[in-house]
Amino acid sequence: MKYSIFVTLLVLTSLMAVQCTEQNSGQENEMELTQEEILNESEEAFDQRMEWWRDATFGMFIHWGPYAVPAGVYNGKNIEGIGEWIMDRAEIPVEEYEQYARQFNPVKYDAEEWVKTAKDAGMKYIIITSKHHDGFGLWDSEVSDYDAVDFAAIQKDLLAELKKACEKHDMKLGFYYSIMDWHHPNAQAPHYPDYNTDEKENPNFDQYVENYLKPQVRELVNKFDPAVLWFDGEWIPEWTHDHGVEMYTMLRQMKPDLIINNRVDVGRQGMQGMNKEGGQFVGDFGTPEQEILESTSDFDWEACMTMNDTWGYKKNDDNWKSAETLIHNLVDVAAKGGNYLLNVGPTAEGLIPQASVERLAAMGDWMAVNGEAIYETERLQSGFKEGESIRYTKKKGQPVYYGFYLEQPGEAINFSSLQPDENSEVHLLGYDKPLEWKFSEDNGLIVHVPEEARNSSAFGPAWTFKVRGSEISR
Ligand code: FHN
Repeated sequence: MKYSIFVTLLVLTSLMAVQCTEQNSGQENEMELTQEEILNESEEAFDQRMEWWRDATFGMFIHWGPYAVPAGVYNGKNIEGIGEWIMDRAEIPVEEYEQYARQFNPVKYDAEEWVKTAKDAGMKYIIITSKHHDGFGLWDSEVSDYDAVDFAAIQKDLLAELKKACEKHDMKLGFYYSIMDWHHPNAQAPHYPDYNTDEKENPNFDQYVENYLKPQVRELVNKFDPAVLWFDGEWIPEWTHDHGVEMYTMLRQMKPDLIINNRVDVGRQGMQGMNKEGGQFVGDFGTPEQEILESTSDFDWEACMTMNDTWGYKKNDDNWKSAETLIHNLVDVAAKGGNYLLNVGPTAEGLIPQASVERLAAMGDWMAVNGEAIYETERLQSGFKEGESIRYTKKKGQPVYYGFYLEQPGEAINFSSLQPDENSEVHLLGYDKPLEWKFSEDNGLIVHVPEEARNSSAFGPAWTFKVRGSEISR
């Protein structure tokens, strides 16, 4: 009896020793990346880290905060410019602006509804303002009480609810975080017209960085495990390349697979969004704003754009882009090898404006038929466009090409960059019968478009033709 107890104990002890070794070796394997390893990431490792983001192509940007309370109107006057800048544009003193934060009470907020709206539109990730320039946090920050739980009427962790909804619906979630902060006493003061930052050095900025900005960003990563961090407000003179490298390194050491935009550093060339030539700037993708690159880029990029003229909600901005324009933008961005981050600005009640909901639903209808030509695609080497009405994409890793026609087609369309395999079928996505086609060296592919497809709104505003074959450089 004693012997068998001894043997049992011996076996158990051995098993525990093995388990400890495995755990330790696991920990050794998970040693923190060094800055050297991070800044010299191999192309293969980078491609692997960016893969889901590149495949996703289409995301939702959300600008939401206390600026939705005034919604573009201050003291009875419409304030010019983008809604989330009202504190600056109307020169609202901090104490007065805080009253909007106190009143922030989005009782109609339904995070799951927002995520389903994004998903049904064909969006694969969401980037929401965790803290915009006004300094207000949409989550329960341990670093500050200027947040949705401790300061606002709603007293809810709005990001926690969104995170839960994103997990439920398989939606990647990332956070926008503004380096510029108009609320924190040691940060950048509001850019009132007479406030010339060049003259008024801010001696306390690094205290703000070390004791506030970094702790808040760390908190967002530890609490919510975001897929992307989208920095902004990096243009202030106090923020330097060294700050950017430190921030990028810290974050990638915390979460090696995190994707971080180029506004963490100071290389961005204004609204064009791509980095200046020659500098060793950190950040994983460029950020053209309210514009799409003219052509393509070997550096990843994501065009962020609004549906009307503002990021944050403005009750009187009804200058909405059509669903056709939004779909054409998506096709153009995908053909150029970029991502499209399309913005919604929810109201102070927590509702995505109906005009945005309608456009997203129309995009979803088109994506339901044509999404295969957008997701997991890459740009053609022979050129992303032909004239103004044709764009091309190629399925990643397959000899499958898509030709988009951006206007009502006639009886035949000429895709001069494509050559179908012999005896292969050419299809119009959404149309059940293969199309007649012919190919010549001089003209390339000519596809005949049946009348019922030509005149049906079901296929527009971008008719997508699918070809198995090869591309021709002309
Ligand atoms: O100042 C911000 C602006 O409010 C908005 O957040 C855009 C969206 O990327 N970024 C800055 C302007 O470039």
